[in-house]
Amino acid sequence: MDDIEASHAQLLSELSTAIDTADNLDTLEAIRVAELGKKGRITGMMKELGKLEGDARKTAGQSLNKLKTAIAASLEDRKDAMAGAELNARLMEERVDVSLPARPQTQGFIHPVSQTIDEVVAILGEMGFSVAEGPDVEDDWHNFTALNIPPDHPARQEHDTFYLPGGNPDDPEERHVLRTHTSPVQIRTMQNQEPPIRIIVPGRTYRCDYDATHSPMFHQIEGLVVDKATHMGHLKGCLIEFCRAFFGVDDLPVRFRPSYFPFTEPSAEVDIGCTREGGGLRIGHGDDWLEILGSGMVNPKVLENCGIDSTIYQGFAFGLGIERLAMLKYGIPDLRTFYESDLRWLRHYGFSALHTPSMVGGLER
Ligand code: 2U9
Repeated sequence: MDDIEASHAQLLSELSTAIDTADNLDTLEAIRVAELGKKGRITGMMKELGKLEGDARKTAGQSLNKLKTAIAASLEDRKDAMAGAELNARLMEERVDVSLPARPQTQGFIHPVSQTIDEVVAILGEMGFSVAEGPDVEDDWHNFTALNIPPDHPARQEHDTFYLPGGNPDDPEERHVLRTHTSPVQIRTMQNQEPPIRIIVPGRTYRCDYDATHSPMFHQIEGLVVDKATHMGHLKGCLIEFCRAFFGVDDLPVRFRPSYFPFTEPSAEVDIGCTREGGGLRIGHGDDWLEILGSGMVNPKVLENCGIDSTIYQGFAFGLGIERLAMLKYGIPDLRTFYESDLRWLRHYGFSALHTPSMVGGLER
């Protein structure tokens, strides 16, 4: 190694130490400018090469180029190391602590009516029912006549149903009404769709009624199955399973009590086991009964009204009131409070958006 190469090696050693001990990007940049910048030391040495002759110039030039490349590489390495250290420091500082408690919910609450509809739909959806919907304003035929509801039935009285202007004044069956149940949606489905039919219909319904257990607007879910071999056993199996899943009691006693509805024959009210001992209501225990829903085999006249051959097809149907189910399951004492839009009530009885029911994850209980 000649003198020039030795002095370059010495310079590289000094600069490497300075670069490796630099603790910020500004210091590194200052070194780069001082050595490799336009007016830097190495740049100046490059310019001086012209003064040398022949082999000495060649040897000095090669050595200087090596020195320049080595300094540049050293600067880059240090820069990379600094960036890595900075990233590690940030990752440590910004680390997510998954063991921290959740922040309080500030984004609103699911109303018990929506929650209960979601729960019922999740259970029956898992059994193979699809959700169907229809208009809130119906005509008299779809709401009453098609369902075999006779002219003298109380539901048809002016003071029991909201009648609206419109329709054909000369044809009583075209009078407009706010639907008194969701059943006209089943009628429309049967008119438009070949069996097999397996639907549930959640939605708003309207009756002229107002007290602690009745509201002029309330929500129902009704179900309808029509197929060639549908029988009472299917009705019972489906509704027993539903009651047990909804109330989360595997051995919940369920009884079918004979009843009467114009649109089903035979008809049955469905009760679940409970006790009222001690003043409160406990579902699933004791030897008392609580009415939960109505049901029955679809009256053949109703099938025929919709163009379905009742000698080939039969079906079962059921209906339940959403608010009543929510009151029983979640201990809400007064129906009127459902519609008062009181945020304190909603904070108390409402549900987190994270508690959306699904049979896959298990229903919230
Ligand atoms: C069609 C045929 C039959 C639906 C049914 C009930 C029995 C019933 C009430 C429960 C509480 C209404 O909200 S509530 O007051 N419903 O008891 N509903 S069978 O039967 C139908 C529906 C549509 C075409």
